[in-house]
Amino acid sequence: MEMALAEAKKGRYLTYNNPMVGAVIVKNNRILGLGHHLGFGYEHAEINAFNNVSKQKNIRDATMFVTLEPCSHFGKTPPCCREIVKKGVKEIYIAQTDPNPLVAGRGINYLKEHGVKVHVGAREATSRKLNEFYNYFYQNKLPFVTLKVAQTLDGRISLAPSHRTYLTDDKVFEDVQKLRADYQAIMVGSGTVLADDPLLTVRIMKLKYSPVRVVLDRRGRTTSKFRIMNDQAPTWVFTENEKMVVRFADSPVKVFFKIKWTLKEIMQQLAQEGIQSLLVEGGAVIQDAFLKTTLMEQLIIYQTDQLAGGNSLSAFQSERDVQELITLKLIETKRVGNALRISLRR
Ligand code: AOF
Ligand code: ZN
Repeated sequence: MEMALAEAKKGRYLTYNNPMVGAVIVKNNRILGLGHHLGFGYEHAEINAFNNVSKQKNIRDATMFVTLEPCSHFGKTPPCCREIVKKGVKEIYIAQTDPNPLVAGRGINYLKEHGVKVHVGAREATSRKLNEFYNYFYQNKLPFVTLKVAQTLDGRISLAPSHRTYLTDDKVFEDVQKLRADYQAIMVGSGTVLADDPLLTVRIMKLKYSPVRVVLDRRGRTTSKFRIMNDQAPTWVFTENEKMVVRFADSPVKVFFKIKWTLKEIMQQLAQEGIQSLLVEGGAVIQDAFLKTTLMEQLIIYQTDQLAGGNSLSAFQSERDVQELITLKLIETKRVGNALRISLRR
């Protein structure tokens, strides 16, 4: 199963909102074939593993190790569980069941009904962690939300409102680029668009699926003159200003208009659009709003070696007064460039 998990990881950045899956076929203590899910719309891990077995080798009565329950549905590819039975696999070890309601136990049932000996749970925690966003999404019917903040030692993100202050160095830039590549969507507030005119794309590698840039612009302050409204990667705007619908009517920008949006409703809408993971990059008001909800799962802070002092802008700033402390769980600290990266969980 360790090998199957290592195989699965080869699909990173390629599977989009499909899980990363790996499979190993074993017979008489020999490995006959290895495979992984090649990417969204392509062969599943099991099929890829079968395809990798040399023609001289007989698969009948082999044992299979798969990191995810084999699928039972006709999707972009036919069901893997049928192929496993057809090939005569005798026994199968599965790390975790598939939370996707299209499958959810049906694959395992099919295998059992057709005489395959099934074991579930080997390296389950590792598999769940590998597809953390996928698992979270189907369990909660909401995207997995990470807040990302770059701040000074004294917790400031900018020397003045509406002013871009460069805090972090190239190493942090690279680290954030990699972080973005793991998410399906990136969120900012209109204030960040107005102040920074950011691109919010991944430039250090070529991604087949660029994360969707999601802009929260209740008042409708953004226009098509900003860079994210004009390039290849998709941009979605959530607004309470109906004029935005007309403003972006002839543009690829997708506008979600409602008289009043709550954060929860926005998350539900994103889930409905198939977004399993969201990286919230600011600004301060949005970060603060998330911090106070159960919608946030993870916080990643890049704490730099600088001090701002004075009354510069805090990373979490709301219009209301904060009455209670929010305690998070410290998961990891790591030195990255001129910052200490602190990862915390709700
Ligand atoms: C497997 N093996 O390697 C993967 C599985 O749209 P499709 O046809 O590619 O199906 C996608 C769904 O199939 C996905 O949401 C998940 O339930 C399952 N993924 N299943 O047996 C694999 N990637
Ligand atoms: Zn499959």
